[in-house]
Amino acid sequence: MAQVDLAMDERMIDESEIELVHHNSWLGSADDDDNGVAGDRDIGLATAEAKPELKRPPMYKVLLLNDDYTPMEFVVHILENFFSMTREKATQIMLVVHSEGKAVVGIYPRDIAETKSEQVNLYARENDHPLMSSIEMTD
Ligand code: TYC
Repeated sequence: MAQVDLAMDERMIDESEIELVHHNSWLGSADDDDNGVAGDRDIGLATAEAKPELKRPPMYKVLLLNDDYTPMEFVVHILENFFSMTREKATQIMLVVHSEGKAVVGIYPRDIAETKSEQVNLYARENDHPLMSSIEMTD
């Protein structure tokens, strides 16, 4: 049997061995699989495990900015309809923007934050109000 003969050759590297080398961090030795025998997977390769890249994508705040002209009721309408706030929450946040100058009205991945902010700015312009929102990366 040609296949059996090949498997006996301790220098042979098959696909399963390549997998093993990638997933384990070891210094190869004569018997690194601990089976007491210098087996067919012991090829003396030194490998280091790759550092997994697990960083979360950055999130972005959508900020609503105060101005002197947009009616309070219109701002409440925006917060209810673009940011799914109850009327009570929307009123509370609108008053924060009115008194503090700005407030965070939502936190999203960048694409969604950009889209929300653009939709708000466009809708305000279509309704002839100067209301503006912007986005800012979270720290
Ligand atoms: N300052 C506005 C007014 O007095 C109300 C307002 C609140 C405008 C929040 C914009 O983002 C805003 N009519």
